[in-house]
Amino acid sequence: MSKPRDTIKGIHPYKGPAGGWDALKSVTRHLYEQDVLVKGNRTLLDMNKPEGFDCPGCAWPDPNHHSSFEYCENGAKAIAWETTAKRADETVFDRYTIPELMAQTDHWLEDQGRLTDPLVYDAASDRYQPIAWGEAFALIARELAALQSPDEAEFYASGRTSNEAAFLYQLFVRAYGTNNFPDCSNMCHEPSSVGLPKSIGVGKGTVLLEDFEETDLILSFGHNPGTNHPRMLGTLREVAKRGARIAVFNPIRERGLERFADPKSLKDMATFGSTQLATDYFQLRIGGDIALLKGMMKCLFEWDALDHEFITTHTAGLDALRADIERSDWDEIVAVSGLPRAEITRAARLYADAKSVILCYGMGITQHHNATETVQQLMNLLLLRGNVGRPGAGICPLRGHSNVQGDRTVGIWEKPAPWLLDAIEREFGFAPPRHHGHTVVEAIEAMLDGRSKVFIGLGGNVAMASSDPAKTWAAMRRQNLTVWISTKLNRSHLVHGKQALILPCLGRTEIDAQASGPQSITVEDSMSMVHASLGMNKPASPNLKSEPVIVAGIAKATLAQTQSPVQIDWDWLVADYDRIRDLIARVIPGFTNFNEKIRTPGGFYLGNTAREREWKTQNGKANFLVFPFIAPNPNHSPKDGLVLTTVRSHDQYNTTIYGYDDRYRGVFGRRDVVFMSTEDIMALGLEGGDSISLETIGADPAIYRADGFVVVPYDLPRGCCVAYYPEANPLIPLENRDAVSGTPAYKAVPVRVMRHVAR
Ligand SMILES: Nc1nc2c(c(=O)[nH]1)N[C@H]1C(S)=C(S)[C@@H](COP(=O)(O)OP(=O)(O)OC[C@H]3O[C@@H](n4cnc5c(=O)[nH]c(N)nc54)[C@H](O)[C@@H]3O)O[C@H]1N2
Ligand SMILES: Nc1nc2c(c(=O)[nH]1)N[C@H]1C(S)=C(S)[C@@H](COP(=O)(O)OP(=O)(O)OC[C@H]3O[C@@H](n4cnc5c(=O)[nH]c(N)nc54)[C@H](O)[C@@H]3O)O[C@H]1N2
Ligand SMILES: [Mo]
Repeated sequence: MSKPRDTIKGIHPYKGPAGGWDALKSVTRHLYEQDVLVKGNRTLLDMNKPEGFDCPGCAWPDPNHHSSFEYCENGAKAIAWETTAKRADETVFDRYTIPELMAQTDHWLEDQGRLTDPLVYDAASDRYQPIAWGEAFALIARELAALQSPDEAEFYASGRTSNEAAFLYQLFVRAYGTNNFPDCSNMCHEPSSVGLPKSIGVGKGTVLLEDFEETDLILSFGHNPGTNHPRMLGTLREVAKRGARIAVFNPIRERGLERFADPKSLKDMATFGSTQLATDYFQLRIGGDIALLKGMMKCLFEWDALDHEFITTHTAGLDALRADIERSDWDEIVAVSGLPRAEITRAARLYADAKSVILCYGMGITQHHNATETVQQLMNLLLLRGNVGRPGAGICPLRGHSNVQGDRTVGIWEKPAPWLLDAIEREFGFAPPRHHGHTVVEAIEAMLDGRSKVFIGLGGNVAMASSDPAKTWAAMRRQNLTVWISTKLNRSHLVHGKQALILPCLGRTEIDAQASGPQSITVEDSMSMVHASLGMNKPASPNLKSEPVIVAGIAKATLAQTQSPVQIDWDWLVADYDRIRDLIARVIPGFTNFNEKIRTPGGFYLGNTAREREWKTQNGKANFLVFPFIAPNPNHSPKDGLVLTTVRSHDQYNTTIYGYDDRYRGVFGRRDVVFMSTEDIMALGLEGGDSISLETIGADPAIYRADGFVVVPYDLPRGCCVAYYPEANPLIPLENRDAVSGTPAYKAVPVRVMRHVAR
């Protein structure tokens, strides 16, 4: 028999709701740990207000940017982490060699505080040492100019980057001559960006916040807003209080989807009350979404619960979809989804009975084999009942980084559309490269086999975020030069090329003073609202530069060194970011009068054609798309193992580990856990608390193996297990990815679980 969970160190079921007093306690603790109690709290009051800065936490929109207290526990942690009083300055870099830093945890590395000065790798001492900004730019220029082709360099971007910095970055890189823009979107919502345009003509969500006020039913697939989009809980609370339904499809019962006590509600706080969120919870198997969707669609066809008028006027491909769905076999649907037929039928009934439906989804959908096709099946479900382009209905992909959507909008795109390149050619008088560049996994492959020789990262931490660290680290170490533009020390700085630079930049909370005065930047949220963000705090060090200024510095030096004919006055542009915005307005559709529009509190809406039922697809219709399989991938049901999904804990922001608690899932002070169902634990002859090793099925066990995890019994469907990102990334081969979008299948890794034996 398995031990009860309470006997495993640090594992105590959490009985409270999401939010509530524990959230406030946690905020105070994180501010205290970063020595920012006073400053951080003031900073928090400026967050997500018309005259304040945009929360760097997530991309959930703010209600008109008018709320006076629109911050959440995890937004507060993000702020505490950025406004920390700690400094990673010479006291750290003089003291430790790179191998000594490598021996530290990821938490420790970032907890050294904000980077203060530009640094260069010194091979003789195996340390980073200070370098002048001008020399750093000159080094980059020399290395980029020395390449045989611009396609031998990779220009990564993480989605915190502002529209202004991102626009300059893509302009510079295209003037230099490549479309190699691997970006965090390639690891995140690329299946949405690639899959949705074929269905509805746009790769973004179609709903606005106001639609949540009118919807009858929310279908929530594979996302965990209590941790990753906490401000969404306020919206869900309103939805629930109105009596609308919320149906969740997730292998894990996430507390943040079950119950919420709003720290902003006097009543909730005074009475220890909370609101039930999910009205219906479907615990499907990992990777069971296509099967479930096909089952639901089978019911809709059977009941003829279709919006025929919408289908006739607006769509194409119904007959092919019907044929595919009728062909699908219930037994297989039940086996793959892990849900009984009656449950699937109940889900379909809920959907058929609702007038207006919003479908929200996150990484539980996109980080799979065939994720692109899964996104398209979600869209099929909505289209069958005309649930797009009318009030209270539509698709709502929960984006990741706070400006990942904006970065793509302004041109961070390895497969740029011809209109973008035409506009750049028209405005700047040079012919940008037309051939496609690399996604993240393609960049790693190119770096590994010697095709790419220089890597520049505008934010992020690819060494930890990517799948397959074995290959990723080898790829990074082969580079002639690696450059990171960063706020905090992380492992990607330590897994470096022959030459390496760390360029420290301002964070969003800080005053960005340029020749014309303090500058604001702009970002786009998950719902295509663009607004300004203005930092208020004194910069962490006088030697920091803003991201736009760093990009301009690299651009100016490099284009001079390569004797590029492209004439752009980079210094003039960054002296006043209005000038960059004027360029964006001339190149990117939807940004006319950009400077005027962002001076309106709340910003402006970029628009979405599918919301207007205008379909920018090849045939001018919304398309039903067929995927002829029920199981999404060869890994779905490994015969001699389990399928592993990797998730974020409540105390992390991607690779940034704030702490070791995952409160809502009842894990305290540790991250080395693997959740499994009690039945699977018993079948494996294990007990809760046992030390285990995991091996990836079908991959070289000498490489794709992870030791020292601990079994924790958890309410999960059979055949599934769950571990934290990034600890489990060594198990994920680079090839484990969605074929269409290239997004790693971080949520579906076939693993063999073994009792740990010391090697
Ligand atoms: N505080 C905080 N906020 C964040 C982040 C952070 O790390 N910390 N990261 C930001 C970024 S970049 C992103 S992309 C978002 C991520 O936000 P989420 O998409 O919520 O991220 P994950 O933690 O990966 O959670 C995925 C959810 O999918 C479920 N799941 C796993 N496999 C499956 C499956 O096969 N089917 C279904 N239906 N569900 C499944 C998991 O149980 C989990 O609830 O959050 C952003 N916001
Ligand atoms: N196994 C597994 N792996 C995953 C995922 C998963 O669910 N499972 N999720 C994937 C997803 S969705 C994503 S988006 C990626 C994330 O991949 P990345 O975006 O590359 O990683 P982050 O951890 O967000 O990057 C953290 C670093 O960004 C820097 N930084 C923070 N703020 C700023 C800033 O304002 N400016 C600049 N220039 N730098 C800043 C800091 O130095 C910090 O160390 O990871 C992916 N990896
Ligand atoms: Mo993401």
